[in-house]
Amino acid sequence: MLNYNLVEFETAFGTVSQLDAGDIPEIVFAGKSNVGKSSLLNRLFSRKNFARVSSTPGKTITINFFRIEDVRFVDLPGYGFAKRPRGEMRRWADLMEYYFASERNIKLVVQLLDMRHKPTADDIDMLNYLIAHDFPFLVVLTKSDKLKPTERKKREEEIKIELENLGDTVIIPFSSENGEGCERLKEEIEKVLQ
Ligand SMILES: Nc1nc2c(ncn2[C@@H]2O[C@H](COP(=O)(O)OP(=O)(O)OP(=O)(O)O)[C@@H](O)[C@H]2O)c(=O)[nH]1
Ligand SMILES: [Mg+2]
Repeated sequence: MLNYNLVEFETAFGTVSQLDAGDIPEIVFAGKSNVGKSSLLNRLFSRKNFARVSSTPGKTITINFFRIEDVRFVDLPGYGFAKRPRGEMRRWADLMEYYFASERNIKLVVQLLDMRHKPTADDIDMLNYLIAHDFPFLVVLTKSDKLKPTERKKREEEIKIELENLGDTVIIPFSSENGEGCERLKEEIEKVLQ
């Protein structure tokens, strides 16, 4: 089992030229802006504000690398934000494209979806991209704590249909508030690192 207490901030990449491909196994976290990627990482690491969390969507505009032992955890900048200058959008797209296209040792992509809402068009694009390129991935449904039991039941049923074409992909309800799903996710990460 990885010792999450040993987490260190490694580096942040803001431009393609800085992106260093490597052999190091990587666990990647993707999802729309504000879905809770940085919060999830803080929960995994048991740190308060290690990965920066913000209520302003689009806070993370770099790819941030965290290191635990011989594994990298990669916090990708979120997609789907509207209020971003054109140049910034271009830079974001270049960065993401370069990241996924470079020779890397991606062990798992953790795709985050907001449990409360139907996946967005961007979410579907992202899932299709992961499938088309054969990336090993699982889905984490964030902010589960925000759903009341009856709402949750309803969403669980709807999600089954919304994500029908994912087959037997692992889907984990998660809350960075109360820790739901955290151990389950760590187990899945452990499996891919064997
Ligand atoms: N209640 C609740 N709030 C959450 C949860 N996860 C994230 N949030 C809140 O959602 C907002 C966005 O969280 P971030 O972790 O910064 O989201 P992000 O995906 O990293 O966003 P970008 O860096 O902009 O792509 C913050 O206000 C968090 O406190 C959760 O599980 N439960
Ligand atoms: Mg973030």
